[in-house]
Amino acid sequence: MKKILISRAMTEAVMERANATYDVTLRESTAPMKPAEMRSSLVLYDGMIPTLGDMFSADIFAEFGRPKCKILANFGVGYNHIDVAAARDHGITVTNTPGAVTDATADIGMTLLLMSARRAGEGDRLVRTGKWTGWTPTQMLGSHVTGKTVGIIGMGRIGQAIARRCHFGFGMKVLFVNRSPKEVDFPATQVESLEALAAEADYLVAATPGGADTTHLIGEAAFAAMKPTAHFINISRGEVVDEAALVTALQNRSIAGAGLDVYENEPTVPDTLKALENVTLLPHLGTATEEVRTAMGMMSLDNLDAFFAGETPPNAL
Ligand code: 8YV
Repeated sequence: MKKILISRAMTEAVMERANATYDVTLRESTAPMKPAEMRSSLVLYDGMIPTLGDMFSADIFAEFGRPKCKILANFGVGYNHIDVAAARDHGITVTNTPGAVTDATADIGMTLLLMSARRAGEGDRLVRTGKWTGWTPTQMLGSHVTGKTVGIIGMGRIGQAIARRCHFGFGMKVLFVNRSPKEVDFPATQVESLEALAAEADYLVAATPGGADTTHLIGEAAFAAMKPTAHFINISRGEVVDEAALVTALQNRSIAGAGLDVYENEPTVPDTLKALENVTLLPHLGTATEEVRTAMGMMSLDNLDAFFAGETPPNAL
């Protein structure tokens, strides 16, 4: 039996299948793996299922030629925490879990878009703190969503799933930017620059992968280009946004609101953000449903199974 490390407890169905197939070590901690632990795991296990926050940077692999561990079957579509090229240099295959995460992440994007537009977090706090003095025709007026313009940054699987929801569900006009030209099978227009997109959008949604190429892609310039009535939504990775610039834009009301599921230094959320009424803050809930977390875990196991059977894993990077 191959020895594998699972870096965080998974759903029952996933653990059952893993235990039936492999000699499994399950980490008890819910915190990301520490560098020493990552290094020792590379020599102890044949494979690992790491996840968000397990920072497999180049220096983790550096002291090993070809470690015992031959595969990092990442749990999650985002793999900005793994230096894939460095892993490859040390003979380690990296896989991820695309597809499984798409709809749930798009749903959280819509949750945030609607919550931000309609001031739902603020309203919830008003009720809970006993400060609601009763309905009036002008109480807590938010922004209308139906028929407005959504601007999608990154028209990959998740970006498209959000765009579809906006178009088919809310009659919205869809604009987007993408690294390469992209054709989609519903009405959507690719625009030439992020600033042009930011200027047009009523709701600007970040759905691009994280990593070095997109770090602080959305900063002062994009926020300055946005309409003061527009909302910014991030369901991708915190590092894609210059968080300090976002705080300033929200404080100055140069944008109307924001909805965030991800942060630059998770799980740390700046007090300056928490102090603002016009931002909705979720604890990285993107894929947090039983079905989806099970599907993601099964996908990681499919990748491991294929790899150990000598095949190319279905989601090899
Ligand atoms: C995951 C995500 O649950 O799949 C991803 O990349 O962002 C999440 O929804 C989590 O990050 C585990 O990778």
